[in-house]
Amino acid sequence: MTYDLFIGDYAYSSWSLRGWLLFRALGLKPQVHLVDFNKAGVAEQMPQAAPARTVPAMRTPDGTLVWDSLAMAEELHSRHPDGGLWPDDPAARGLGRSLACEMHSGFTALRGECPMNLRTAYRDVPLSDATKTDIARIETIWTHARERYSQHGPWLLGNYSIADIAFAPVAARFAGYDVTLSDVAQAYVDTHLSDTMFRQWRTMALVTGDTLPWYAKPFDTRPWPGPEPVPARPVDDGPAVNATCPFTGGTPRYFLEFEGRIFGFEN
Ligand SMILES: N[C@@H](CCC(=O)N[C@@H](CS)C(=O)NCC(=O)O)C(=O)O
Repeated sequence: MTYDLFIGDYAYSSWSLRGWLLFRALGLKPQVHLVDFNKAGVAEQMPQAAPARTVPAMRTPDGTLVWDSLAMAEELHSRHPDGGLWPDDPAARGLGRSLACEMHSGFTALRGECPMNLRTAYRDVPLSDATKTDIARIETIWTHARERYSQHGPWLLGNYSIADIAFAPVAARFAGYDVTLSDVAQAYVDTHLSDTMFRQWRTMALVTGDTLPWYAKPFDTRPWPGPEPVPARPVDDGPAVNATCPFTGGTPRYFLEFEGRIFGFEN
C-alpha cells in the first residue's frame, strides 16, 4: 500500500505544489491523481476523496483521508518523524511553524492579485498597496529566519523544511511577477528557483494541461528567471543510465542525450 495524492494543475495550483513537495522531500512516491482545472469542479473530479473538496488531499496507506496542505504536512511529519520535514531543534521548529502558519492563514492580497502561474513571467507589474504590505511582511519574517539559521544552509531554517514548502509558491509568485526584493529575500527566492524538486514540478507545469486564459494578466512578459535549461537533444532509443523515470517512477519510453549520456522518461 502507498499514499494516494490528489493534486490540481501543476502550473496554477499553488496549494498542490506544497502537497507534492512534502512527498518529494520525504522521498515517498505516492500514487498521484490529477484534477484538471479546465474540467468540472475539483470536488466532482475526486469523489473517491470525499469529503475533501480541495487539492491537495491525500489518503494514507491505512486509508485515512487528510486534506489541507498544512494538515498533510503535520500528519506526514508525525508519521515520518525522521524524514526531516521539521528540525529536531525546538527553537528552529517553533519558528518554522510560525512561518508556515502565517503563510497558511495570511497574505491574501498577494495571493489574490498574483496567482501562481508557472508558465509565464511578467515584467513591470503594478502592485497594490495591500500586496506591497504583504511583500514587506514576508521579507521581514524571511530575514528574521535567515539571520538566525543561514550558517546551517540556504533555507529558512538552514535545512529544507515545511516552512520552505509553505513558501515555495510565494517564491514562484515573486519570480513570476517581477517583485523587487532585498538581497536576502532575492537569494532565498533564487534558492527555490534552482531547487531540483521545484524545477521538476515546473517542468511538469510546462508540459501538462492546458494554458488557462483566466490566469493571464495584461502585463509584458519576460523569460522565466530561474536557471537556464540545459541543452539536450531527443534520441530514438536507450538504453538510458536511469532505470526509472525521475518524474513518474515508471519505465522510460522516451530518451534524450545530454553531455554524452542518455536519460529516459516515461512521458
Ligand atoms: N487551505 C487549503 C487550500 C486548498 C485550495 O484552496 N485548493 C484549491 C486549488 S489551489 C482548490 O482545490 N480549489 C477548488 C475549489 O475551491 O473548489 C490547503 O492548504 O490545502
